[in-house]
Amino acid sequence: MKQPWWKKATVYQIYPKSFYDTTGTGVGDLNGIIEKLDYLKNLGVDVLWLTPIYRSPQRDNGYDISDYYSIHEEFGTMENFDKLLAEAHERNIKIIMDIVVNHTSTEHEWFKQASSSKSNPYRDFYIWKDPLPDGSEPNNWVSKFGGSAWKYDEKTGQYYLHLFDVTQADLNWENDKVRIKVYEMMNFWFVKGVDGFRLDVINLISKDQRFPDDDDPISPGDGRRFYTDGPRVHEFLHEVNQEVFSKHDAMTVGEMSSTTIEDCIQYSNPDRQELSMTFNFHHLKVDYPNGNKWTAAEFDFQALKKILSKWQSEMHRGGGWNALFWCNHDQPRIVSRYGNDGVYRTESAKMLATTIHMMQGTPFIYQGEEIGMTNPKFERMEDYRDVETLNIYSTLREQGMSEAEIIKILKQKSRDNSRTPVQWNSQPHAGFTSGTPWINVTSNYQEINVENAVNDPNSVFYHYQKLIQLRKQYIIITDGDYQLILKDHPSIFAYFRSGKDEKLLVVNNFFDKNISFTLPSDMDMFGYTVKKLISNYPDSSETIQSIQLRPYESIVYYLK
Ligand code: TEU
Repeated sequence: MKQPWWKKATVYQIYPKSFYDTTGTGVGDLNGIIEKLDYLKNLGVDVLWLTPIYRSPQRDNGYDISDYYSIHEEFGTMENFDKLLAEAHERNIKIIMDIVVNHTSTEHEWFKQASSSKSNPYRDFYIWKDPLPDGSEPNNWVSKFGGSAWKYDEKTGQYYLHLFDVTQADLNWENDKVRIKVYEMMNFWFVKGVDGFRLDVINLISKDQRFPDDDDPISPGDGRRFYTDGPRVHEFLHEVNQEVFSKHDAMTVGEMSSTTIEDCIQYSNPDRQELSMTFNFHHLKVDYPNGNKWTAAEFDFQALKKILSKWQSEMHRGGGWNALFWCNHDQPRIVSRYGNDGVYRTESAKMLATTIHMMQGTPFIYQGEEIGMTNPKFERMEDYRDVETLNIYSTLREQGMSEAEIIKILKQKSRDNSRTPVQWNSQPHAGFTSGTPWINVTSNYQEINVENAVNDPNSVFYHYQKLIQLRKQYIIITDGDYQLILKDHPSIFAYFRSGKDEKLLVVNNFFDKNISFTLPSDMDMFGYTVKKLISNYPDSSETIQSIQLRPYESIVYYLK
């Protein structure tokens, strides 16, 4: 059976605010993306994912939408968007939009109507609850941005639910009028010609209608357990699929916050007719000791190998499909997080890329990842912009943590780490803007920038370019079974991909020490011819029996 086009595609995520500014406002814009399409074509990506570009107060950088049918004025106009779409399609590059339908901005007309009175026809577009007898919040749910998930509205004497910022009110998906409005809007963008959607926190749209306290006596919850993968989430997603997605040759990827493999198999198995694929974040929480993001901690390598391997094996077995990624606009830069942003920056960035690009799934590259951009390591609170970061700063200060301790944590975990402008060249502000950037550029831009990368055949850029090509060339990358080897090794992450009469062997040294690799004795590759497909050192071993791996050395072999 013909495979859907997105199984061999590579996606490039653009955070327009920080991509490229053509007007000197210090904010990236749609015309800036048009100007860089040839660069993206050269990289070889097939799809662009644009984070939200709709009208928004920008409290959460566009994830607080006030009008789904217009373009946020700082990014440009609908005409600019139409031209971007045409120019991308001209280059055989598709575009998927980021759609946020778990919540809207409180400046959306629906919320303005809903909050005007309890009898307004839009009241039940959102989730309103009476205070408890003592006036307190309806339950103990907390916002992912800190504090209660309920905001009291004096005018109508009820609380409304906001799982994120107080200006991001949750939509009531139990109300079929909400769902109909969402489907109309999605179809509007498909009629314009978009190729699919990334669906923001889509596994939060179904809430347990009892709105129970998260008070499990065994492990008292953090108030979040009760709103992920809710009771009707699969029913709702199947309905979206039938009303919208199934009518187009669409690629849809769901962002699944705190989800399970079982749910992600259901979300992405084509027999279920829900979504094409899912993002999960378990591999990006192995530096959250006891699940606490706000600590400065080293990552747990053994846990990382185990989680990635479990998701590879079980999703494959269950007929699900992974979206493969290290970076996005919410996560720190991976080369600073799990790699080495010092002397081994290039080697470790390439190793990390190879580790996930040889796996089963659709890989996503976040803007700047392809040139090994690093965290900015901002030392001053005035350099931070992100609402989640500013909220957690206030919370940690109230808890008595010193500013220096908090800065140490934010340098590692703030979402602003990935939101600094793309470093295009060594000109002021890295060539991102002729004005003052909305957020500072990382200070290493004169060394790390696109211009240097495309002029260096050994750059991270050309490693990504080759990985993208290999995915199209070798069907085993798409279809091969996954098998982790040396699972307890303290430094090596190595795995096989196996087809009927061919294999891939992927060997990665995740640390900065020399280490030897020997194939387990029960894995004799006798009779196979061995071909080195890609490595991050120019003279990596051509044979696989016993290999001396240098710091962060990564090699992929094709065996037939
Ligand atoms: O993110 C969902 C989410 O939970 C993120 O906030 C992220 O997982 C968290 O910051 C990690 O601690 C989506 C968008 O990607 C994010 O940018 C939005 O802020 C959020 O939803 C609300 O729309």
